[in-house]
Amino acid sequence: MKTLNSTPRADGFRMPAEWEPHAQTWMVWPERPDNWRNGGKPAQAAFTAVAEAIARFEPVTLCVSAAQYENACARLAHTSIRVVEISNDDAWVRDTGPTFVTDARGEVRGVDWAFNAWGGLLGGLYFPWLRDDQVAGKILGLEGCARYRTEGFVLEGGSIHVDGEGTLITTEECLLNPNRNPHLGREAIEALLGDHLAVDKVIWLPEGLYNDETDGHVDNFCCFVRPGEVLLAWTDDPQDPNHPRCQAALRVLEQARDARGRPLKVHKMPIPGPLYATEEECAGVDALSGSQAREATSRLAGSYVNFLIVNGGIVAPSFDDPHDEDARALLQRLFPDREVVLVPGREILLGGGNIHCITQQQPAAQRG
Ligand code: KQY
Repeated sequence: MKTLNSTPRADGFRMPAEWEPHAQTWMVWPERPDNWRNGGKPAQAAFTAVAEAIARFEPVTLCVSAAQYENACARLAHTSIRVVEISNDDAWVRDTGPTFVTDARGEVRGVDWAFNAWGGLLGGLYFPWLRDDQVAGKILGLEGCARYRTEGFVLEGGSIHVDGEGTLITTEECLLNPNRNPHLGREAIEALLGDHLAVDKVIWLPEGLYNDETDGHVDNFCCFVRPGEVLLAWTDDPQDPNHPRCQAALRVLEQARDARGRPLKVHKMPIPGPLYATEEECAGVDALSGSQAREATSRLAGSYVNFLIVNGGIVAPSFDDPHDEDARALLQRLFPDREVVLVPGREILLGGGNIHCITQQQPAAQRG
């Protein structure tokens, strides 16, 4: 793998929007018992269902530790999914994988952000995280893609969304959190995002979803559905702790202009639940010091916004919730040319994220 000393923008690369064509999607196999209950077996079944749903639309590569390699191969033997061995600390490839960037001459490269397990020793979710920090470089090596490494600048892919036309949305709760880049202010972070993703406008939502253990990743709260249009997780219930968060985000979005000077149209996606883990589900997770505790009294950060756009499809979580069909209908209305597929998301949610967090799209090479 070749590591470059320049930046993507200087070299003519940009981060495409998720709806632009993909070469494939990457995933990582879940196994750590202090995050996934019952030795990760229910999560492995849930990830398999997500991978199979995506594989209906585009190739999928699953990264698996040496310890789980044989098991994963056996469970995926009936599918077209490619399995490769990559050491890891957990299965959140949105955050540990590369952010792919493309140029107009048909080359694909990757940004390898520094990773500190969502906060390092200041509220991060586990220690150590070295294997996770190495995942992006290994994926780029496998694909023969050149790499930009942001040593000293921590970022997770789930904390940003772009429209592919120069606009990025994120949250202050995450990117300005002292547990990520305490040495950098808002302007310096905007400059780094501009240099690495070729964005010219950053829209800062104050917070993400309540109780999101990533410190408010935007991919669980708000995303672009096309240039000039966003989808925002929403509740009208003033008693819901998400209510002030949704209101604050809406105020920002209604005032915002994107990089091309357009106002944003805001679509509202109902929040499922409120959802909580059961005592039994929590009891299945190893309780280790330094790992995220699982308690049945904690509200789960469930969100239908945590979906992946794939070639010709949308793969979104369902929660066995009365809002599931509303979510499907809204996604189908927003993406009329794609087939919306709902896959059970509860097991992934119990681990702290959902379908967008466990996937990383690799864009197709683009020419012209
Ligand atoms: O949602 C994500 N992007 C990552 C969630 C990490 C949860 C770890 N328990």
